[in-house]
Amino acid sequence: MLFQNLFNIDFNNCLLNASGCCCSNLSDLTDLDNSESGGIVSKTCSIDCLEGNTAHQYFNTNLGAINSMGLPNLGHKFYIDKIGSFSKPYIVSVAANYLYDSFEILDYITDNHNDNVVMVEINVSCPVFECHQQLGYDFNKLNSFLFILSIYLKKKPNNIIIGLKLPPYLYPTQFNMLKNVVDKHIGFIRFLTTINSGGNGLVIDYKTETTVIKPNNGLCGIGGQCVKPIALANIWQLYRLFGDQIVIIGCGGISNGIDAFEHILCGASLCQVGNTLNKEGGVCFERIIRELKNVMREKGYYHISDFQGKLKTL
Ligand code: RRO
Repeated sequence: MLFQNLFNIDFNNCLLNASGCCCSNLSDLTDLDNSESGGIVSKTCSIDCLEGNTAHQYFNTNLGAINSMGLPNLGHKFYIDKIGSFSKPYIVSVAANYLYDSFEILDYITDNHNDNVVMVEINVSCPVFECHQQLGYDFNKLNSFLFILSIYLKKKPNNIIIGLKLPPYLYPTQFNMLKNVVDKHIGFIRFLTTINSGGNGLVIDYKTETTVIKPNNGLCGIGGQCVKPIALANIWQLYRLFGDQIVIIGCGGISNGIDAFEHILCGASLCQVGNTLNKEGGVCFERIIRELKNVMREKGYYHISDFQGKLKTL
């Protein structure tokens, strides 16, 4: 009853990992394949392998986690070469920090994997690079980026399904600006994943009076339970703005079945689990699925479509 067919791809259930969580190397990806998740998302990849930040780059709190990982990844070829090798759908997450890198990465997919339908989540919201304005917050640049990318991809036969991983938006004007951009690319953008970690959080250790994260003066991306209200608001807003035109993937603060239920109620078709996966490992999927099924059973819902996007307002 949690089965989803999206873009003609069968997901046995609606749960995925969030990019960046337990999906960086072969052992992580194999564990996800062996878990009860409905699909796998890769770590966001750049052209070349990056070590990222190596000390005090991740910290768990009671309310979630903060990170300044710095995009540690094994380079695009590693993740793209895994296409077709898992027993469940596999989404490749790609960094959008440099336009020409994105071309090269997409080229590598079209040159090597045109027999497979490949979902690509373009990460326009990495919160931890001091030197880059996130594309997700620079709507003019985002529009140009998508315009050039869509022209580029149209020239090559491909089976790529493009989606964007978005940052959290906090103001109505931001949703309107995003809507203006995405409307110009309906058909090219097929799904939106919302939300990435919120930028510029700060957690301190009052005993030692220091930051708990080392890079970037301690400022870092915030995820987990504390961002759930923002994630729900973003899913709901995007669902109301785009309806059936675009698939929404929810991400942010899912630690149990009720959280997943709420994401779907706001409009999510799939749900990504991040912080909880980091804390509990792949066994969390089995638990969250069981809890979600229980919630649905109690409410008399059989399929996700029975309640997806049906949040009532007072
Ligand atoms: O690697 C990271 O520091 C990172 C990335 Br690319 C991202 O998209 N979100 C995040 O919280 N951390």
